Amino acid sequence: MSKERLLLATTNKGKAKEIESFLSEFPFKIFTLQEVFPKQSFVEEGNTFAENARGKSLFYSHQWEDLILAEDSGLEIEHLKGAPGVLSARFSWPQPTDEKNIRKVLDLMEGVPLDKRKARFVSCIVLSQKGKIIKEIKENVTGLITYEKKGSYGFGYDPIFYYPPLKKTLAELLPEEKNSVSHRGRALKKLKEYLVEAGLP
Ligand code: ITT
Repeated sequence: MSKERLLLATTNKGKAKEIESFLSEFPFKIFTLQEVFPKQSFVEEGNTFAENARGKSLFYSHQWEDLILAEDSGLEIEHLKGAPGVLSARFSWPQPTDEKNIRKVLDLMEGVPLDKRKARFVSCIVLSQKGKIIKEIKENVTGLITYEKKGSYGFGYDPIFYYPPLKKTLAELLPEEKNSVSHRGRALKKLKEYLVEAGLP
């Protein structure tokens, strides 16, 4: 029996790794954008994670018959009125890197007391096929912005996101530990439940 093909519509390697490891128990043959559409890119112009995730998922539909999974995510900091939000990946524009994004957040949060450092990561996952959205899931995880970087696992803002229940930053958690508590892990858990319920693949 041939495996169902699933296109993972992300260019973010950290994200892709987390999603692939979560879906490893399903008989999908997973394709990446780099393999299939190396020259195309979707421009994120939405004001919400859901708009961007839908856009990314549907963008490749006219050229890909099978399932497409996209995710839009980001960090929302209460003291910064929800910033960087949908701009998380590009916060240190014009040449953003994880390192520069973190620096910018720490600079903006300098001197802010602990009780005003609340933040959350949000993940919106959209599964689509042939131009139609099949499932949309939004989840989050709450924590605190640290005063300095800690840990070397994960990606993005993980080293400055402290998760109180485990008394560690997400970058101090092993990949499977992060997956068990993170915004993306929570959304993927719901996606798994949906796949089983729907009999997919
Ligand atoms: P794609 O759009 O190609 O999927 P991207 O990195 O541009 O890749 P997003 O637009 O969804 O993805 O931006 C997500 C950004 O939010 C990401 O680059 C990180 O800076 C941050 N982020 C999201 N999830 C994170 C996580 O689990 N840990 C740390 N930072 C995260």
